[in-house]
Amino acid sequence: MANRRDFIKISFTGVAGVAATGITGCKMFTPSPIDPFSVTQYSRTPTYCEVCFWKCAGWVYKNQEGKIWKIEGNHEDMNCNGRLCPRGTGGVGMYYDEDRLRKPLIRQGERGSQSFREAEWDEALDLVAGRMEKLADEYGPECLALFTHGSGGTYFGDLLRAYGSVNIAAPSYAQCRGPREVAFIATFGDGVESPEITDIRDTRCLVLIGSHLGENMHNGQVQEMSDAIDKGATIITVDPRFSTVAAKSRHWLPIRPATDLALLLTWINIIIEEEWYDKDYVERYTYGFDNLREHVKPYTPEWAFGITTIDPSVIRETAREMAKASPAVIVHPGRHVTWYGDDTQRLRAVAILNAILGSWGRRGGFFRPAYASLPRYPAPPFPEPGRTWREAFPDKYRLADLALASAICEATIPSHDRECNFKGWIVNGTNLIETLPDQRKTVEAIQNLDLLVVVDTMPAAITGWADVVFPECTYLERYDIIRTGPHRKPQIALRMPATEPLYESKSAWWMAKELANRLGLGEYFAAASQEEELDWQLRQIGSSLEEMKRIGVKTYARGAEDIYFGSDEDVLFPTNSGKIELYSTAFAAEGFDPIPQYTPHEEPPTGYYRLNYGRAPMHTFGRTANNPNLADLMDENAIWVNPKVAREWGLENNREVWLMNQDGVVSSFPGRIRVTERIRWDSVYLVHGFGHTDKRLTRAYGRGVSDNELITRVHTDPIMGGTGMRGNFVTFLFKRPESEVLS
Ligand SMILES: Nc1nc2c(c(=O)[nH]1)N[C@H]1C(S)=C(S)[C@@H](COP(=O)(O)OP(=O)(O)OC[C@H]3O[C@@H](n4cnc5c(=O)[nH]c(N)nc54)[C@H](O)[C@@H]3O)O[C@H]1N2
Ligand SMILES: Nc1nc2c(c(=O)[nH]1)N[C@H]1C(S)=C(S)[C@@H](COP(=O)(O)OP(=O)(O)OC[C@H]3O[C@@H](n4cnc5c(=O)[nH]c(N)nc54)[C@H](O)[C@@H]3O)O[C@H]1N2
Ligand code: SF4
Ligand SMILES: [Mo]
Repeated sequence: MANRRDFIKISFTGVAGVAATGITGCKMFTPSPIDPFSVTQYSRTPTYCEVCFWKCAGWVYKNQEGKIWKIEGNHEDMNCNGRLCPRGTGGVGMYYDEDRLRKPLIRQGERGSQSFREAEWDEALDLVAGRMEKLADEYGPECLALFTHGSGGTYFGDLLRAYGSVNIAAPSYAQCRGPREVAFIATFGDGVESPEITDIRDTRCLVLIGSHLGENMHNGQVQEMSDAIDKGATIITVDPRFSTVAAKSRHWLPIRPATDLALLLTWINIIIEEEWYDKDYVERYTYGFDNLREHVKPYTPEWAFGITTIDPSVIRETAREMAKASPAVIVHPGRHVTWYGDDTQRLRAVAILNAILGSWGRRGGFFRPAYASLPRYPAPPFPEPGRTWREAFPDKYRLADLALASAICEATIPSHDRECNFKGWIVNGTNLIETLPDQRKTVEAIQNLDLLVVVDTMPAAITGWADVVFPECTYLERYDIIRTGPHRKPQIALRMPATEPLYESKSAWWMAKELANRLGLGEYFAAASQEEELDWQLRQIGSSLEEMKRIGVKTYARGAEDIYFGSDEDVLFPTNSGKIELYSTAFAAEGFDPIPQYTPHEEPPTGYYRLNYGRAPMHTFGRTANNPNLADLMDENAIWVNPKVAREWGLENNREVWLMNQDGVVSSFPGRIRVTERIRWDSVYLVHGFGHTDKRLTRAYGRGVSDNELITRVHTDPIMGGTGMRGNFVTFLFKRPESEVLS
């Protein structure tokens, strides 16, 4: 029997197919052979998890009655290494949740009045297709936008493109990782990707700036961090809160919120002044070093102390730690980075720091990713769109490389300086009410729509505003696109149904195809079944649906490029200068600071505290709050307050209070106080994803406080339009006031 570590040469046709679709000239890794005596074929079915966007691959097992029983990680999978996180294991609860959407719903009363009637699929699809046709006739197809997060987005995206619109936005860009992608692209020519290309496994020093790994449960990353700690790596955590990982760190820097850029510029200054930077690397690969050296001179540790409250000796010592570990050091860019509106510049400072430490392209720093990519099932080319969302913002956000969900929302509200507005939204797997900051703006935009279709598995807040709701089946009941994300080697994973969909729920593929047929766009969804489509795609890269059903995950060897830069390799970086840009020519050309400058931010007024928020390891945003398994582990969030604040206000543990923000907006529900030294006295902390307002969520309704309700002030990043959400301040109310500021 072939050893799975053996390489086999693939046939000529296989190589050609693979090369044409992105894995250039590679050999194939044979997957582990199935042992016919231990696992009956198809007694377990492969999937990849949809509880968060790390997309770990696993196996779904059924019990003797044929009912879904448990999910385990797939050992071949590089995202999870055979182990799922608590949320992934609890994913079974998404299938069994009795509050799931069961049938298509059509709105009867006013928008947002939650008055729906159940409908048959034909009626709901006819209605939506008819409205889409009308919208295209009256305003042009570009006036329809898609908001999406999650796997089915590809199918609705194809539908939209075929229809004539490219306005496809994911809040996971402008509300999440957009600034870091723009900053890293400006510096290195490439982004940080998802899963991140951080080589944590082999790092000797990991710097986490508000990146709360361990609570932010991105599986493979957390596993690698724990391995690195076992191997003696130094962890430096910069966080105003004593996070779980702060407890595992050699240094915890409890920074004053909103001042990280001061610390970063000071670290850069020290590393240059002390000549601790990687001289060969800087000389060979970077552009603008002399400008940088001059620019950061004023940023001394003593200056930074007054701003950040971090002791100068700690700033020096931590800079030294990074330099000692260089190039096996990672200043982690974080992921949800839309904080204060100068986020792209903060992330530029992170990128520059990594560059002078020589960590990009080096073992223990950032590796060069490899991907598999599959061709689209044969279909005609998409039509050229007449307009895009960018035309609504002619001189703004030009460095954004993807569509901005918040900008599309804004351009839906009529204004006289705009020629055209969005008139229709399809919203797939994203709960915009709890996801876009400034809820009133989101609701105002929705009130101006001619059509709002929401595709979801659960009755989320956004479904309450829909004209038509399409119930999607859960990830355990459907096929989806083949997972192809970047990693150390190209890898693909299959999701297939473990069982028939419950109720009348359907997959995104089916919905998109049915709508396409009704709109005369059937040729874009020509495959008779999703199996046929996937099998055709898989055959183009030397696999098949039958093979993937057996193995779930398949790994290919890398192409010609090594995972790290060679010791004397000349690298051409895809930037304007072909070098790593310490001085950004792209920013200079757009009129932005080519090297970041420190900008101060507003402090909370007396009696108010900065609203800080983050993740809990057993929940993903609001999507798991009603999951029976995960609600069992944590059923509401707490309001973290420092003992000093608790004394001033007479707050004790479990006391119920409402939060009111600087604009007089009060939380819909009260939350319970948790008194803890783990949060600074100038902030309060909440786990995002609670305080649900939809009564149909029987476990989650009214439990805890929604951070998003209180985020009414947004600091928009002028460079790429990210929505800074951490400039909001809250105070405590012991009674809920009956006042007109409440909506
Ligand atoms: N206030 C505040 N706002 C935030 C954040 C925050 O921390 N605080 N975080 C930001 C970040 S980092 C991100 S990435 C975004 C994420 O925000 P979203 O993209 O909105 O993510 P979720 O909250 O998980 O909402 C997903 C919706 O998808 C539904 N869903 C789950 N599974 C499926 C499925 O298989 N099919 C379909 N069709 N629907 C499904 C869920 O029921 C839920 O309604 O939010 C951003 N906004
Ligand atoms: N369990 C779980 N894991 C998840 C998710 C989930 O919903 N649940 N969501 C995933 C997604 S899409 C994302 S984007 C990531 C987000 O995860 P991260 O990128 O790690 O998180 P953030 O939400 O930006 O950061 C939260 C941390 O920032 C700290 N912080 C707040 N203000 C400041 C400040 O001014 N300076 C500094 N240095 N720190 C500050 C907070 O105290 C908190 O510890 O998590 C991912 N992983
Ligand atoms: S990290 Fe957890 S929730 Fe996210 S995909 Fe992996 S197992 Fe699922
Ligand atoms: Mo995110």
